[in-house]
Amino acid sequence: MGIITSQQFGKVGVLTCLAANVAAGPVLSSFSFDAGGGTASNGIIRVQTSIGLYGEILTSGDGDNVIKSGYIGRIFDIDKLEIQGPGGPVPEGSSLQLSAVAINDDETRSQCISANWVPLGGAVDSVNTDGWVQLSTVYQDTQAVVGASCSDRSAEKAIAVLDLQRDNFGVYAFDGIWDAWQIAFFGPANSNGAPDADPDGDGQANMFEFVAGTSPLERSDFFQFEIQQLGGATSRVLRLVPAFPDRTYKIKRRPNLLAGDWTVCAGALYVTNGLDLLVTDTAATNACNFYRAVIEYAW
Ligand SMILES: [Ca+2]
Ligand SMILES: [Ca+2]
Ligand SMILES: [Ca+2]
Repeated sequence: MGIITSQQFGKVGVLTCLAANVAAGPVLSSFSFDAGGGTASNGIIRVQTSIGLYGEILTSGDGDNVIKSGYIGRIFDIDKLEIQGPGGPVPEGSSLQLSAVAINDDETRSQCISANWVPLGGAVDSVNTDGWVQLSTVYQDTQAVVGASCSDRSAEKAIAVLDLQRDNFGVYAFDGIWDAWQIAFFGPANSNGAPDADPDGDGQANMFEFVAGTSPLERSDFFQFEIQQLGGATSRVLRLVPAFPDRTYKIKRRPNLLAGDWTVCAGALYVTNGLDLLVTDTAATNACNFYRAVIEYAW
């Protein structure tokens, strides 16, 4: 008498063969097999045999898989599909492995190695047939959504993706301007967002407007720097606008417009009034001084 047993979970094929051959009449014959630990067939019935390695119900270390022996195949349906992967946010541009796990109606779980994977949106460059996902670079924290189907079940998984590098996205990558700023004003891919472009024609290019904090799309919004007041022989009051708390401003001068070093105005007084920054150079001893403003923006 052949022992029909299941060596591995999910050997539904055993039962399928039986069913196909008993369709004409429910007669189950006895056969002798001698293929312990392997697959044996007499042309009518095919079995997965065991020599006793799996004598009981075994559970894998991670608890995801259960192996039973002593059963004529296993009859189960997939209740639902789950996609397993990282539990927390992952860095932009990284790759990661997902797995599709079938939750079966006999309370076991089995990995769907033939799952069909598809990218569903967000920061996914690709996903291959083994569930390896290549994430895109991003301009802000966002999500990547991946789908899988197995048999007639499907599942989705959203993965949180972290924006770890602020200047690495698409056509705006590595140009010195925060990608999120370029996208906010120009959308995801626009040559008008290049650092040296001046789409609003106010004479200040995008790089300058980004650092200064002005709009690259409004001609009337630009950085202004002027000598507001001559305060006696050695005092000059300079006005900078707009001036923002998250930027630092320095005033430099030199007596010759075309030559010499620009030196920081030591001892200058800085007073903020709304978006105006008034700087008083108290040591303008030269007969003539030329000034420049230096804006620093740590973004
Ligand atoms: Ca980025
Ligand atoms: Ca950029
Ligand atoms: Ca502007």
